Amino acid sequence: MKNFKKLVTLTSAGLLLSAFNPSTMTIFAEESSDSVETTESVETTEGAESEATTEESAESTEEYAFEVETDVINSDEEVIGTATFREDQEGLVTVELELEGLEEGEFGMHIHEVGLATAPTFEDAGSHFNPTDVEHGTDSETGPHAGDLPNLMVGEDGTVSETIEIPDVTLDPEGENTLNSTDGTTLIIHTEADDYETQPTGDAGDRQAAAVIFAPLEDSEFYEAESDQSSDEESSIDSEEAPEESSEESSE
Ligand SMILES: [Cu+2]
Repeated sequence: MKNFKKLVTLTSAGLLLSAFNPSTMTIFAEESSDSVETTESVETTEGAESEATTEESAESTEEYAFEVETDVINSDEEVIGTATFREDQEGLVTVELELEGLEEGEFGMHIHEVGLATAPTFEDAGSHFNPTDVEHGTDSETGPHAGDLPNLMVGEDGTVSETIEIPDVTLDPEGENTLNSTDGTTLIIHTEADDYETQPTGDAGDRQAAAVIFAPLEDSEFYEAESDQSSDEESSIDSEEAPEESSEESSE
């Protein structure tokens, strides 16, 4: 469990960064898309190594307008992998899932409407992300929700390695149906399959894993709920808790 605490701390720090520091999110939506197709290398100036922020995003900056990598956490608060959300220059949003340690099976998966995910229930992630106020599921009359995703298929080995398209959303904070909304958003993996029609959740059972995509912004009613873990960057946060987790070192 010590490992977990540390990981959670790291996660929330990362979320803070993505919420307040655009450098982790690789924004350059207006860059020319005609001349930059190769992922070979970025044309940085000589000696650009000193620019710390280029290291992580160098490969993706030309291909993607936005990129957000998040840890996926199970109900025991263990990190079981990553979910990397990307938006290309044409506006297509995808999520690449690299997961392990799951049970074999078919599980409902959605984006939920609050950027909070407290184990073991993850109930604070709220309902499905549904900015257009339609019915749930591809088999409903008006659906699906923008946050509805195909069921996650997990094989015997408990791993998942796949990329899924998310057609009706954007990662652009200014865009329509943006996942980078005031209240944030969270990816949820359920314990049962989504039947794609039962309202409002597809009868997908409980929540077994989650990944906060975007944390709530400062003017969200949910903002405070996550501020207890994040006092490293924002000095104005009311609760100034000592960072006790920071002394926990992983031995694995
Ligand atoms: Cu869900």
